[in-house]
Parts: sequence; structure tokens; C-alpha cells
Amino acid sequence: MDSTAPSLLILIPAYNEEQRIEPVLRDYGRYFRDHYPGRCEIVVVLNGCVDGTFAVVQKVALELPLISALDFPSAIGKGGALIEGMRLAPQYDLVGYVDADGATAPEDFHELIRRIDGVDCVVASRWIEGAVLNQAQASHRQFASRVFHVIVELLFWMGIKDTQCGAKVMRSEAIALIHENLRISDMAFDINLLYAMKRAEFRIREHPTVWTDKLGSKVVLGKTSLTMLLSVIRVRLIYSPFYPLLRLFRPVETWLYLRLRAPLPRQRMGRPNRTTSTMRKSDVAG
Ligand SMILES: Nc1nc2c(ncn2[C@@H]2O[C@H](COP(=O)(O)OP(=O)(O)O)[C@@H](O)[C@H]2O)c(=O)[nH]1
Ligand SMILES: [Mg+2]
Repeated sequence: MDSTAPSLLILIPAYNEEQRIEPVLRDYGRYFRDHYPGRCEIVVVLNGCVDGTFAVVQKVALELPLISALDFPSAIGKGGALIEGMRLAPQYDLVGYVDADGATAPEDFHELIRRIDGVDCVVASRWIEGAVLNQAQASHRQFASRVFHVIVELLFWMGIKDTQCGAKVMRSEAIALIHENLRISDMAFDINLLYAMKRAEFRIREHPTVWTDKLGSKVVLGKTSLTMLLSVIRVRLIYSPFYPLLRLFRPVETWLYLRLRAPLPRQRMGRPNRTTSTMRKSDVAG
């Protein structure tokens, strides 16, 4: 192992992924064990799974000890899972995250890591020149995604073509600085993260990626889109002079999230409980 290579943490948020995650974990585990020059660990962050995802992760972790898992019983959402996983950031130089479905291959994720020179965050992009879409998303999903992009551009002017691709890599110092500003628990977490980075003047690079859409998405278009809309408006208000007013609307906001069965945004950094079944490296080794 090259001790001068940056240490790397890869977070994989996973919700009811027993059907999709096993080959992806094996591919990532083997690839990064064999090709990444520095210390690398892969942590799957689960919450409230009602299938056998945890057992699948446990099985693969026995073969590949660089893999472990954190499990939270409450419905903290993809964003909540990543917020919790990012608490481990100070132990590494770089932190990345990627979806559990294998839409981004390990080689392509590694490419993002190589592009971190001179910037603080690299985001995989499906919408810039050089990107390859092996199998595009369904047209209604693409349409919703482009409408969402226009709304995000109008609200935040970040100039990022693809905020939603589930593969990103960041320097851990950058995460440490913005972590307390990460509040969005649902799929709009990425906007929260990127805008917090921009506000803190961290440099973000978009890198064209190879993307393969996978069956079995957890996104329920109408419900997820409304939740994400609510969340991006929330992020916008947090960074506006009107933020104190938001307190008046909090009961309505909470009611809306509950109606949408969406994970609530965090007010202050309260920590959800971890289950006793959390698998740590030592459990795997023992
Ligand atoms: N921990 C956790 N992960 C989630 C949750 N919802 C989605 N994910 C994960 O987020 C990633 C992206 O979800 P996916 O359904 O593939 O979204 P899509 O690619 O945008 O259709 C996958 O790894 C999911 O397992 C959640 O509530 N909690
Ligand atoms: Mg997916």
C-alpha cells in the first residue's frame, strides 16, 4: 500500500437493495482492494430496510474486509444516511458516495477520484460532453429530471449541469466545514451538499461519466419530485434573509413531509440511534 496516496472512504446509501447490491459490492470491493493505491474502506449505510440487505452486506464483507455497514432503524432517508456516514470523514483524506445499483462502475468512480487535483469536489455528470449513457432513464424520468434542473438553476445559479448523479467525491476538510449545514434527508440532499460547498467557496468540478440506468429504482416519481421541490425551496430559504420566517411555517412543512411520507429535514444535528446490529470492522474480523 502506498502511504502517500490519499485515504478514501466510499459511502453507499442503501434501502431495500437485497436484489441489486451484492454484485455491485463485490465489484467495488475487489476493484478498490486491487487497484486503489492507498487505504480504502467502503461503508454501506442502511436504514429501515425490511428485506435482507443487511445480511447480503454482511456476507460480502466476510469475503472483502474493506467493506462494512452502518444501520439506522429510523427512516432517515438517503440524505440522512449520507449525513451520518460523513461523520466518518475526519478519518480519511477523501470521501465519496455512489448508488448501490451499479449505475456507476468502479473504474468510472475511480476516475472521479483522479480528477480531484486542484478542486475540492468532483461530481459525475451525465449531461456534459463526453458522458456516455449506456441505457438512458425512461423518458418521463428524464423529463422530470430536466425540469428539476431548471428549477435548481433558477434558485441557486450553481452552473452545474447534473446535480443528481449519485457519484461524487470530496475532500474531507471540505465536508468537515460544511457538515453542520447538511440538513436535507431526501433525494435533494445533493443540492444541499453542492450549495453548501459553493457558499463556502469550495471548488467543484463536473466530470463526464459513464452511466447505466438500472431497474428497481426507489424513486416514486410524483412523491419524490414533490418532496425534492419542497426540500430545494427549504435550502434556498435557509440561505436567505427570510429564514427566521420559516419557523412560522414549520408545522405546515412538517405536515407536508409527513403526507409525502418523506424523511424530515434536520433542524439541529440530533443523531439518530444506530441499531445494535451495526456491523463494525472488528465484528467482521472476529
Ligand atoms: N439509506 C438509504 N438509502 C436510500 C434511500 N432511498 C434510496 N436510497 C439509496 O439511494 C440510491 C439511489 O436510489 P435509486 O433508487 O437507485 O435512485 P435513482 O437511481 O435516482 O433511480 C440507492 O443506493 C438507494 O438504495 C433511503 O431511504 N435510505
Ligand atoms: Mg439508481
